[in-house]
Amino acid sequence: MIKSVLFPLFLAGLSVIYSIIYAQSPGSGYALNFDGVNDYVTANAVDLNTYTNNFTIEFWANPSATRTPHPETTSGISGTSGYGQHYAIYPTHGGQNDAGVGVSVGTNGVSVYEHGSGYMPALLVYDVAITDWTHIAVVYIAKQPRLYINGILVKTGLTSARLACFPSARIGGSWYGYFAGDMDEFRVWSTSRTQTQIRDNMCEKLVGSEVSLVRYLGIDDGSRTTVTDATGTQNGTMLDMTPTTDWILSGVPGKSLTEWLKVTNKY
Ligand SMILES: [Ca+2]
Ligand SMILES: [Ca+2]
Repeated sequence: MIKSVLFPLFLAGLSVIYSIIYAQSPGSGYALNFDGVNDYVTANAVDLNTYTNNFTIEFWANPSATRTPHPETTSGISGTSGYGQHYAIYPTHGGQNDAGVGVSVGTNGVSVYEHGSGYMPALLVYDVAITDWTHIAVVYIAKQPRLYINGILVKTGLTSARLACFPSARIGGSWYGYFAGDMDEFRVWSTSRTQTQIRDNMCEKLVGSEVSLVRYLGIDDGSRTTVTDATGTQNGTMLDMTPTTDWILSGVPGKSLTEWLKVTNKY
């Protein structure tokens, strides 16, 4: 009798201890590998177009192919040309007046694109070698993008020509270009995060209930085709992907001093 009461308690205790250790452990568990051909994760069925002009998109990426750098501009459709982009985040089509914001990442740098009718220009282009796991944050302030690499502001782009622009949540690309490489820890915030805020939590997991966090795919599911959104808004679904091989161990650094210096000293 005593044993039958105590054993479930013992298991519950173990579960609590495991949860605490897991939540505090460095690194990020699993990540996803994208083939650059047709792999993607949709987490955009519940749209993000209500979070306009001031917002933050951030994620970790370890790209394996070069993207085509286009000149920065606020018009035209260079983002569609030659299939030269590798959209880690594919920009949602914003219709006639608005634009979704996406991010193309290659081993030779990062480009921020906006997408609407007759409109897919690069508003920010930053060329730099990216040869390892790298944290990328795109912060929009009053429709103007800023790029942070590993927590450091490296470039401010052009102000959007659209009435409103908003973040996107299709991970891995679409027909104008698929991302090739590994990705982890995708987050969208409804506010313009500061450099301090970005640095404070880029190397640790979040809970999902943080203020202004509107989408958070920690990419830790590890086996199935669903990628959990810890904000409870819109889980991602893996499409044209293979769970048995596309889930990999993440190389995102944890928040130990050594690991932190390893990323921040690179830029
Ligand atoms: Ca992860
Ligand atoms: Ca595939």
